[in-house]
Amino acid sequence: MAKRKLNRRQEWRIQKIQDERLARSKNKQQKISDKYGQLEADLHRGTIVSHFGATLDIEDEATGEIVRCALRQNIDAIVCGDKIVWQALTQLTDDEQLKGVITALEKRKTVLARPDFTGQMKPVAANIDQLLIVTSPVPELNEGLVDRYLVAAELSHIKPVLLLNKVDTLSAKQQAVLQQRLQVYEDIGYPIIYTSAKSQHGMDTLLSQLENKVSVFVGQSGVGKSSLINALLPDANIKEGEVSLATNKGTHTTSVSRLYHIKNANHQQASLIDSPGVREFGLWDINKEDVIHGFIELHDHAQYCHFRDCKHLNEPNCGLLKGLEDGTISEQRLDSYHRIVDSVEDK
Ligand SMILES: Nc1nc2c(ncn2[C@@H]2O[C@H](COP(=O)(O)OP(=O)(O)O)[C@@H](O)[C@H]2O)c(=O)[nH]1
Ligand SMILES: [Mg+2]
Ligand SMILES: [Zn+2]
Repeated sequence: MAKRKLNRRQEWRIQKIQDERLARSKNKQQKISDKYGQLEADLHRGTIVSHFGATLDIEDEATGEIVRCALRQNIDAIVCGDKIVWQALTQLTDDEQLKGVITALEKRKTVLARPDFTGQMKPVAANIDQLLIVTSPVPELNEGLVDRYLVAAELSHIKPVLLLNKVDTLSAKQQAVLQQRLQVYEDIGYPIIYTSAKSQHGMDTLLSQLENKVSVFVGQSGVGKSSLINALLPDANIKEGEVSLATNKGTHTTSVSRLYHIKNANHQQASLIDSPGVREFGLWDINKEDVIHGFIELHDHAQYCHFRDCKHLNEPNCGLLKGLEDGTISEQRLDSYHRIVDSVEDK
């Protein structure tokens, strides 16, 4: 608990510093100098679209141009999807590709974070609207894992969408069985999309789900995340069957993270952020009492529990156990809730 509070306070302080810097740089109209030399006074807004080690490419908001920028000291942990303010260099430096400096970071709407090799939570992507939880027949649909992603999405205030990929490998009967298993999620209100990256089945539905949003694909290794992104973005050339880096946390710090745009026939724009760190996004750094917020239908019932600290196991007048009795709560989801609570270490 103590550690978490400190982190929040640190986060708040960092945000305060960034906000102040943003306000200051917005007012400042004279040229400012930096370790990279003179900067033009004009302030431009942009979005981080590529991050590889210390190299950052931003997309300028006004022109759509991609500009390579350095990062001003004291702004740390910038990630793909971040909204920033940048200023052009008046002279080119030794690095000819370097055109500007990022001088402020705007407040994030949402952030995906995961621990780095020291166990510290680090952001991996920012301003994500939607989490596409990819499942498949092989590796087999795992509801427990889906629930963990749902909790992570709900706690991050990111809209989750379920996807069953590889439908080309299923007979009508097999598909009906899986559809039945996914019904519990449809009943709660989560959208479910059926796709095949191979036959392109469902890709139009997927595209319209992505329109005007920034999305990320998550899910077990082998379900077809890279294949789906390649089907949507034939030029991106993301390796399929790529080995998971989950066991080697340190490698994430140097891996490429990228924001892609997809344009469809209606000229609507969809954006995707992809990186190994994003793909392995999961349930980190949460407390037992947070879990209920990730089970939205259980959370609704929990307000009727007699005891404020009800564990929803065998207490009298438990809202969840009542819901289970009258069939408004699924046993599978309640069991899953308890399994996740048991798996979370209290800090
Ligand atoms: N039949 C079929 N195979 C697929 C489909 N999508 C992906 N695959 C295969 O599943 C394997 C894993 O795909 P990949 O995209 O690397 O999964 P990732 O680990 O989630 O990125 C590869 O051999 C793909 O060719 C699909 O829709 N249908
Ligand atoms: Mg992959
Ligand atoms: Zn209860």
